[in-house]
Amino acid sequence: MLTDADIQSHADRIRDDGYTVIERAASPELVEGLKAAVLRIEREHDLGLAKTSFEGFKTLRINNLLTYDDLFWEVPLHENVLPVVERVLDRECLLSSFCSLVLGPGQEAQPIHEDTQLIPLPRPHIPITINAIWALTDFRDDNGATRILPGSHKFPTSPEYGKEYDAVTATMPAGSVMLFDSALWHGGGANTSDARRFAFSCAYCWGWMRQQENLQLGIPRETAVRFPRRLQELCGYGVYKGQFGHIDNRDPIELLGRERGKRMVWEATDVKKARMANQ
Ligand SMILES: O=C(O)CCC(=O)C(=O)O
Repeated sequence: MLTDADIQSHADRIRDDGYTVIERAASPELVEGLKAAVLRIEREHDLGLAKTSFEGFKTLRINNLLTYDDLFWEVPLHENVLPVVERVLDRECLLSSFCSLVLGPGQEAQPIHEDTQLIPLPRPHIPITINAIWALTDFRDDNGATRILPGSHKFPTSPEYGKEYDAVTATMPAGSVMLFDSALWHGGGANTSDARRFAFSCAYCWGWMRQQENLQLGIPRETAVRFPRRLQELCGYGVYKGQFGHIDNRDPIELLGRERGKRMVWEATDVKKARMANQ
């Protein structure tokens, strides 16, 4: 488990270099279980390869992963990952998207891109999304390990789509997680090996932002009700700073049967005022 100093040092690296690697963050048992679940779902749901050059014609992606297997719930909540994200964003951050990224042999390198380039904010900007790439197999030069340009989150522009850049390969053993500021220039590598590269992308954003996947509609209510409370909050059943996301002045977590939702900021202000007046 990460110490407070570890958490801070990973958060500092994300701020300074744009990325950090948490080596062997997940246990081998969890990694094997996750991989087996991905294989089972691919089989049972007869899922096909992606259909765009960006997503990869030899890549199999499963979106909305939390709906498929309860074991996946452990990923966004992982104790060696989430505290680092919370240190860079805050504790009211959200899960933005969560998908599998399985690159088959022959998959070409993905164009270098960054994940915030459609958001009309001048670069460089504060980290607004943090992506966690989970390596479920060893990430090697020859099997499609993610390529990154360290420090590029501070560049004043986004990369030119389709242009070749001098990137480094984020090689890491299975079970490791690379966390990066999504403004970092990056892309999946080419898989020239004869085996599949298994990975997850689990991205988090601020609580005041729109999530990339619509998790409140995409995850059936009967599934969300069974989530641990923290996962419900991460999926958007919460109110950022007691202001953004309420339903008729109520915290949406109460829709899932939870008690003691957050008070709205305007109510909380009156309660505070009354308390001070009574002192
Ligand atoms: O597959 C990878 O290593 C990275 C994928 C990625 O960056 C993306 O699809 O946006």
